[in-house]
Amino acid sequence: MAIDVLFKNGTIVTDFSMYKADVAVTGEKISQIGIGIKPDTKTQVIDCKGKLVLPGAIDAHTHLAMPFGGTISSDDYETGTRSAAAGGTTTVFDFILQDFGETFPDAIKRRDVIAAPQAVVDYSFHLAVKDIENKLLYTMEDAVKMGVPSYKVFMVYDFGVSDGVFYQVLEHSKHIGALIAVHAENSDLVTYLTNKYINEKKTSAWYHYMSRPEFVEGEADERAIQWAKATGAPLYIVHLANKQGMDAVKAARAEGYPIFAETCPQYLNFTKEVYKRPDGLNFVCSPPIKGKDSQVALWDGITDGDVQVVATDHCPFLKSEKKWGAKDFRKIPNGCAGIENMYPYMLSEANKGRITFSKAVEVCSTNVAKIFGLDHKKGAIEVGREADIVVYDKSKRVTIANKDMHGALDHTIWEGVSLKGYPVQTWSRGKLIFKDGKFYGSKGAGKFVACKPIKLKSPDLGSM
Ligand code: DUC
Ligand code: ZN
Ligand code: ZN
Repeated sequence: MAIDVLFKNGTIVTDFSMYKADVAVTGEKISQIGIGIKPDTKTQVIDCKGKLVLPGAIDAHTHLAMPFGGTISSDDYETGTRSAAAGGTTTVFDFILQDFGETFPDAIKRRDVIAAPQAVVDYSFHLAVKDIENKLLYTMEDAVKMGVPSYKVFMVYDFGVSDGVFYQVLEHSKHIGALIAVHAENSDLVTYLTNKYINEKKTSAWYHYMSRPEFVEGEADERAIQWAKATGAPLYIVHLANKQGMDAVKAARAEGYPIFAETCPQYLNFTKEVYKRPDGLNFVCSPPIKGKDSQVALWDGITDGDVQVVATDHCPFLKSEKKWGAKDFRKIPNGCAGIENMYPYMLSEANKGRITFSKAVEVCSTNVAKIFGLDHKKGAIEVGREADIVVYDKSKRVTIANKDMHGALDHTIWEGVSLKGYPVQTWSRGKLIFKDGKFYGSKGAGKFVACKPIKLKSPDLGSM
């Protein structure tokens, strides 16, 4: 078999080991891994001596061009996925918000016509459930057959669902190979606390946090886990940001329930104190960033395996849009950017010694593929998988600056954060798309990837 590209003399990182070997790519796939693989006359050889060779990250949680907070998130499928590529992310899972009255397959088609001509890296979707009336519930199965088996319910926002609907969706998911994800916050408490602070003329970004503090999220996590246990369905908690919820996830997993948790880099690197800063409104997202205890619990969860995924919740809004809420936190569009920063940040934390490189690969790539039914294609440097490959230079030092980012946003909460090590090349299905700060990809080259139906029966992803 001809070798098109050969990554020579690098150290391959898997979710459990690191070893020196060459990686051969034929067409779009990894065709051989071994020591001393000989190139053909036409093979492009990439010298990876002293470098790490990693699977591209899979961002399990993005909101590209999403109508939200009175505007549309500022990265579309082109700028968002270009930014992803520059940070070593080679697949994104974007959220589709179902319209009222819309079938799930129609929602997929509606968004895919927008994503397909724009995407630079591969993409898939999760569906956010708004409406299951009039037999719409039963169209979930058709979406599973189209390769979209993951659904998110919101317990907050005007399109959030009741506990009854949440329970029903969980019950149904078991029979059709779907996985339900949840945005867990207590809606009534958010409403009460928000009104209370506004009435007291407490309107700064700090009161965004104060109206959604730890227990507002923690109680909802506990309730969501309760419904998952009662129905026997697996559950994936998105953007977990608090210790109480972390403890509940840990306990449920210890009892053998298939409960999974995702957290995001903003919860790992910042604390609620950012909301007191003059630029605090730029950090406004929901759930908000919590206190130090929660941050420590989330890192412990990653180390212990109770947090399986780190994803971005990338939902960027321009500075001018964030300023709408300068005098009223309710008017700040919720969301932060991170699509270009997640893998560099997690790998840098590995390089600084907080976690292992294997752990960074596990939570940013391998586990995402396992949980969402993509492990036949993505998520590991393995023969037969697609050649989504990142070359990582451990010695490169980068201080994050928005001017060096590749998305459409005009600011970043990551400005000034120092990283030790950085991805220097990104390859998507055997094609170079990013190298040393320069983008080589093209609009429309990213393809929709269909996921397998999901059957998660235990908390252990290793023994599926
Ligand atoms: N939270 C955010 O901060 N932005 C998008 C959606 C969400 O739930
Ligand atoms: Zn959410
Ligand atoms: Zn989100």
